Amino acid sequence: MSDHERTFLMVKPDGVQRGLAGDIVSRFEERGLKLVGAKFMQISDDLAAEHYAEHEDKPFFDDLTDFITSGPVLAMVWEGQDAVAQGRRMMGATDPLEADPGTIRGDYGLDLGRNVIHGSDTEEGSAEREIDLFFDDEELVDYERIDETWLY
Ligand code: FUP
Repeated sequence: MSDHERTFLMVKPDGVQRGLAGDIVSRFEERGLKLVGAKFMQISDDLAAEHYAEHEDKPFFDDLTDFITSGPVLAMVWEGQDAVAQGRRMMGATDPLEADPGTIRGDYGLDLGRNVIHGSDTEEGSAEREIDLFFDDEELVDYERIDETWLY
């Protein structure tokens, strides 16, 4: 467990197009995680292929990269206690049919491909890899949230 663990979370093109970005940011803020980096951006084909490299050989790879490059995304880094696992719990299962109501995918997703949000998985090194892929060190901000000293 680490108070200052970081995770990479991204509102996907469907989440941006549907106007869900603000709600998604609010959920993480209200949970008590701290936003340390954010970028509203268009993902290039190269970045998409690198981000989803683990799925390179899967039949859905082309659909996945086409979709993630189909419109702007909101890429973010959030920090806090168990940030990676908290992020995964709040996102819900990959398949929206399996995602519990109350989770982001469970509340907003219907389709396996268009499932609103991406978040780093709990595999060792996965969050660091994604953060490095999307952000330079100087784009991540070091500050204290006013509730941080009593929250942890
Ligand atoms: P997750 O970490 O929950 O986003 O899930 P994965 O890394 O396993 O999958 C990445 C994305 O691929 C998912 F968001 C949806 C998509 N996907 C499919 O389109 N079909 C599949 O069978 C599995 C995943």
